[in-house]
Amino acid sequence: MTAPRLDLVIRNARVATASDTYDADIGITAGRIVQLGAGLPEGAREIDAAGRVVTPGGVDAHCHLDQPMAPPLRMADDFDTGTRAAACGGTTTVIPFAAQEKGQSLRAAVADYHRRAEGKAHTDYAFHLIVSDPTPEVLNEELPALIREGYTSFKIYMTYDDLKLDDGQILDVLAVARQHGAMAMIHAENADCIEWLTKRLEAAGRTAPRFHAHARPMLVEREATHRAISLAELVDVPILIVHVSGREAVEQIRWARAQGLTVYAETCPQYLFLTAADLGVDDGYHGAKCVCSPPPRDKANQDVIWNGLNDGLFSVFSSDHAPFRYDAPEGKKPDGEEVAFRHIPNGIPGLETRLPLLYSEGVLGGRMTLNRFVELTATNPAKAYGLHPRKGTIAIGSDADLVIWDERELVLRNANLHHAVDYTPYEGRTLRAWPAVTLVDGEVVWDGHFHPRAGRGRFLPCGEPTLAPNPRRA
Ligand code: DUC
Ligand code: ZN
Ligand code: ZN
Repeated sequence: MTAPRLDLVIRNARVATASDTYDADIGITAGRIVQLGAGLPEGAREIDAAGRVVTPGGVDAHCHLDQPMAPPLRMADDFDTGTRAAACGGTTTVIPFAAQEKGQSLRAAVADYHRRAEGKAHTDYAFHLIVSDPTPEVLNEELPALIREGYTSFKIYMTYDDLKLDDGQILDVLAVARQHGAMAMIHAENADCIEWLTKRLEAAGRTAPRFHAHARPMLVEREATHRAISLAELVDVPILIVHVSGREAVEQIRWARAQGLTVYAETCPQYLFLTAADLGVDDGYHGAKCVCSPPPRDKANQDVIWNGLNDGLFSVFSSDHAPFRYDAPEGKKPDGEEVAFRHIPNGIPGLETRLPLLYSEGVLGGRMTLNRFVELTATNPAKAYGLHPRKGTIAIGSDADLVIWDERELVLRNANLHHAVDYTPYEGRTLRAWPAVTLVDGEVVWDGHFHPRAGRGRFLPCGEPTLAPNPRRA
């Protein structure tokens, strides 16, 4: 009996996973990788990848899409434009946040977020939860049930008035993570210090965008990182500190690891490629484009982040895509005004540029191996949030989410990007690679042109995180 014909063969690929690099053909049927090897039989369709590196599609485990905002603010990207941009930049799975408003049930937040995603996504997607109101009902009923249903990670904020939890609430939520084997992600900045500094800056008339960085110095991140670690130690649960920006927070995480604590860390492109100077060197408003939290630091801190990416301190490299248009009343100029930094919506776009930036400067710049690149951008995020090995690797049985890389110089222009934001913080930067082809579940979504198909992207219920050991099993 002859074997059924493969739907697609990607021929002569230089396959890179988190552990290996080798030459092979990749055989795909029904959206999955079914064969890997030399000289595979002819497929119904063939793509020649001769001379090209093929990596797993990226998993962007920290991005914000169509997240409800207080008026007049509105995110520029929804699941259509956000996942379109993701796919064109080589990311094939996104994990944005179903955010609970205070007073809202968590389940209502999840239902609302499904409505926002349904039928729109061009990549597969899962949801993290944001817990902003941990009532007894949320802690005892909703969270455990949602974890069982595939929402196995949640973000805890230590800052932002409408989202932050106090230490007692954080302990309560961490205890649920421990009991039910979920992954807790922590935004570590000290809210009271930020408020105190902001008021002093405002009293001195220092309200231009660049003062955002003055209101959130490294100290406020260091203190909150240490406190988050201590709270997790008390509960005895692994945590993942998101968007780590520089040395002092890194030192806290290294210290925790030296004590034997399981503390994972994420960083983002803005902490490698931007500095506080990008928020402005004078009182002009353009720096609002780069207002995000924690803020970008300086060159010395960038070097610390590069080291941490290489030596295993960081497990995950995400975009923290938080898309606001610059010249828009729902974006960086609320109601059309150039406002004081306190009122500028936090966040920068980065879904489409995350992989090309790290591939260009990290892999081709000689700062990290190709395998480490795959681990940070695809394999580890899939493991951390319970999607591996379906996502994040090239293996038999995995979804055929792949990137064929084109190593050539190009100049980054927002006009060539696919998000709905009117700028990129990296305008004019020279890159050394871009995806030639992105496949999602075996379908070509990007090959220099974007190929939309309504409803392609599927919701992925997440399993138990596998990056961290589950303390219940210890
Ligand atoms: N900081 C966050 O914590 N979330 C979204 C954007 C940002 O800058
Ligand atoms: Zn955050
Ligand atoms: Zn974020």
